[in-house]
Amino acid sequence: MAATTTAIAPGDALLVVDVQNCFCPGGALAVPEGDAVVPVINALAPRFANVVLTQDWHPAGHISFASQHAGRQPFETIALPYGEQVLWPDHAVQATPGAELHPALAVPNARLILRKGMNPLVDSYSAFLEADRKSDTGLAAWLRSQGVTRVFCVGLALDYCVAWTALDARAAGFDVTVIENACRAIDANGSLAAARASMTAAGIALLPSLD
Ligand code: VGL
Ligand code: ZN
Repeated sequence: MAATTTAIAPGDALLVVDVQNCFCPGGALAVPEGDAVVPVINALAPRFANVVLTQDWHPAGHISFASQHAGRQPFETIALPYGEQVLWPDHAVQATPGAELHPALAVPNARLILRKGMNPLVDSYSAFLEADRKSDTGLAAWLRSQGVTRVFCVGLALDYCVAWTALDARAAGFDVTVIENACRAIDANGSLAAARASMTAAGIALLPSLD
């Protein structure tokens, strides 16, 4: 088999990160071309026996919202007890249209929809560990319980939630590949180059597409 061919196996999982209205054009934290990932993911997902969808799911007034910090603007950073936090426009507020999965996302074989970022005082880009780097969502244990050894990450945004999810999957011992044509990035303040460098340094494969 050519080194560039990736065959999907029963122990593989597809993690579909945060394909929500708020991260698509017209949304509160729109990722450029965010909705372009939808048809790519719809075509990929049936090939996987294990598919997990994640949903950023913040309470109103979440600590990551710039609106909660007087005099601060979106995309600035502040120091919080758990470390540096980028401030965002209000987004992914629980039970609002922006928090819904994109209406054209069609992944009926998804086994789990994992919501994250629900602690009002702690953000969670990663689907595995919250930003305090302690609170565990249980996803790694669930994947292991299903016999998963290799994780493919796709979705929004490549430089935030996809990257943090991929890095934590790798740290949890999974083989990790990011399928780049099924991702789009925010790319603010060099975040995409930094995310790519961290992922590569961690041994994560960045695959242009899964053919
Ligand atoms: C995300 C910033 C804030 C993401 C979520 O899904 O990448 N980014 N919340
Ligand atoms: Zn968020």
